[in-house]
Amino acid sequence: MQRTFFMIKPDAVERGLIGQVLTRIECRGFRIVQLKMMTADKDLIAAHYDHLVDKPFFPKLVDYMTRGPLVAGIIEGPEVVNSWRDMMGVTNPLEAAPGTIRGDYATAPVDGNFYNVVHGSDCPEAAEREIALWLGH
Ligand code: IDP
Ligand code: MG
Repeated sequence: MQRTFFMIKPDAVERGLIGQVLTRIECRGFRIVQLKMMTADKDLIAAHYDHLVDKPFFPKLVDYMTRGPLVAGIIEGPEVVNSWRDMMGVTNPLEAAPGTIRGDYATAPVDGNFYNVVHGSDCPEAAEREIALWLGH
């Protein structure tokens, strides 16, 4: 059994998509073991996306991720790290395949910024790091 960290990002919360994202997780048979609705601050986003702080889009990414409440949580299941990434679809909404969450719900990029609905850790080590950072355990 594996666990991963996921988020329903502020754009999705604003658009009323929490239920639809959680439904996809449950329909797939993954277990939601923790959920937290919160508004992140810049320091938390900089720690979470520490590999992106030097990118030109980073200030917009901070604005995006701090502009309102998001839902952070943990899901469990076999191979859930990679499966959740597959369910999310790729980062760029224009490239995300239909049937994926991003392919079905993410809006076209505005100002070069990707408003792409969900987050998922990209490997088991990142999942543990992000769970500790966001949820404290
Ligand atoms: P991921 O969310 O698919 O794992 P990352 O490369 O980890 O993608 O980037 C984190 C987030 O930063 C993305 O989900 C997206 O919101 C934003 N982002 C990544 N690359 C770009 C870009 O080239 N332009 C604008 N925003 C980006
Ligand atoms: Mg990532």
